[in-house]
Amino acid sequence: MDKFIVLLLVGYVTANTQPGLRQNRLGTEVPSLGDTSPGSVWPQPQSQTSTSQTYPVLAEKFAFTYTSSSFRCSLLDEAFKRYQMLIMNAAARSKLHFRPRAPYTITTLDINLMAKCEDYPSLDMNEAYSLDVGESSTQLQAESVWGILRGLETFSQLLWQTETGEILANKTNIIDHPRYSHRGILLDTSRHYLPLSVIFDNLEAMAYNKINVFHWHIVDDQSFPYVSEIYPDLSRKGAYTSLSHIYTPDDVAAVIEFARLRGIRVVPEFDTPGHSQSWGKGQPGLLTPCYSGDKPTGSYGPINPIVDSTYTFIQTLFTELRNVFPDKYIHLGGDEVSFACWQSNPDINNYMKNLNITGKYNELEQIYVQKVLNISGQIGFSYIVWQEVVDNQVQLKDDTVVEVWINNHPDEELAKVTKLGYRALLAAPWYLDYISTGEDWMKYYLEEPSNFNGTDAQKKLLIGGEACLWGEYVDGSNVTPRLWPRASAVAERLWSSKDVNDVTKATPRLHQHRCRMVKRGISAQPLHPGYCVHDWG
Ligand code: CP6
Repeated sequence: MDKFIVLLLVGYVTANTQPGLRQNRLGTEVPSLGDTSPGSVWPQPQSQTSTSQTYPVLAEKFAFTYTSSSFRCSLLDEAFKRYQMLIMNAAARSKLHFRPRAPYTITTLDINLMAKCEDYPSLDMNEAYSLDVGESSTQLQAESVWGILRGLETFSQLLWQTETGEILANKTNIIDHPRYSHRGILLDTSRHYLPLSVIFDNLEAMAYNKINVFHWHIVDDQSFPYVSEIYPDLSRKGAYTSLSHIYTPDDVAAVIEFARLRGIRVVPEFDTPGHSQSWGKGQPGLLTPCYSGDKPTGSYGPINPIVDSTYTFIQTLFTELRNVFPDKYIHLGGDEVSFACWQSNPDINNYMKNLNITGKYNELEQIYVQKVLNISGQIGFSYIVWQEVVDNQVQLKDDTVVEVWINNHPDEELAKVTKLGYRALLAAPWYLDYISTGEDWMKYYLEEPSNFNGTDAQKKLLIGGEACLWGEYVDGSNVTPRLWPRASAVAERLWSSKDVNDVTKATPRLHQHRCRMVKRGISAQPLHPGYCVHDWG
């Protein structure tokens, strides 16, 4: 009888401290259970060495602690609470009734933040960190609070559970930093309103994927949900419903704070002069009246570029935005301007004749965009614009970021934009509103942003990319599963090293990452037939 129990115990300990091993791309050993690769990190760190040695984590005793020399701050204290919850939730599912002996039990993660906390994430933030799960301690070190945040996420992903629910981490050393500094996701709250809770869920998922920019395409033709205190009629008349389908100043502040705590920048887009039909409802006189012959038709085109009132309005609205959105950058749009209405309008044509630009509507657009950019710069914004602005030869501030979205030779556009000395963002291959059956994440995964003709200096001007989920066919009901884990493919492309590009190796890791997101409450869709090991069937 005694012998029998001892044998069982030995078998148990062996099974859990020596999980099946497979080689990862670095040639190091990482544990593997079936096709789930527990404890693997997404996006893959720049450098990771793991061994088969595992250490148990005691959830009920576990705590995040600062080293004696570490800087401390409330932003990190908040993060500790979130990650403590994740560990406790995992422990709550445990079916473990006794605990095997272990050489070292993880009861603390020692945090060493080497510089004072920063309040807001920025384009220049330092996200590098190093993490060591060692023989006698577990340590996370970074030069900035943003690096600590990324390292906490990595630590949480290293933890895995045995079939009985024991939480383990393998002996691991990680030195990590992002390949690109701007890793964004565009959500569109104009074509459909997205409830705050859905935005929060997605910010949470962004943090799980080390995405660091929420590009908030907040208004467009269809609706104007942003509540302006200076121009309340914009949302009162331009939102889908004036009561609930709006973002009040408190809502916007809550989104910015939720994102800030996770090291995510909120870059709002106020797209003009096109894509602005909804603006006209609450701001009469802003849009260009369209004509049929010498009579107005009653319909409107882009923002009217030839009246002074337009620029007073933009200046006043953008001054408010400067106080609402803390990020240095605003996205000014500038895409897809239709000239038909301007062509029909006699006042516009007279104005152009006086300027000697008859028929050159792109030059009229240039005049408008130039003025809006100048106003934005004076107010203290740096700006991102869609590629058409450069294609129309507008003069831009040196720190302007140009977002390449047209999927007709984006590599040539990147070459052109960076040759002009502007910084660039790539969005063209990552329009996640396009759907097809099957594993389309692989296509996104294999896109190599740096594949364009240019010098090393030009390559450095590419600062990252964005996955865009335009909102025509998504609302709160389907935005989260449509985005995840498809956007995770983009997240790894933008964070991990260029040579992490093998879909066969990525597949089990992504499957596990998707299961992890589901376990954490994100309704990420499945990649392929199969199941998650620990729950959700
Ligand atoms: N809305 C805005 C859109 C698009 C753009 N701007 C868009 C255009 C073409 C495709 C997908 C999206 N829906 N404001 C272009 C940046 Cl294929």
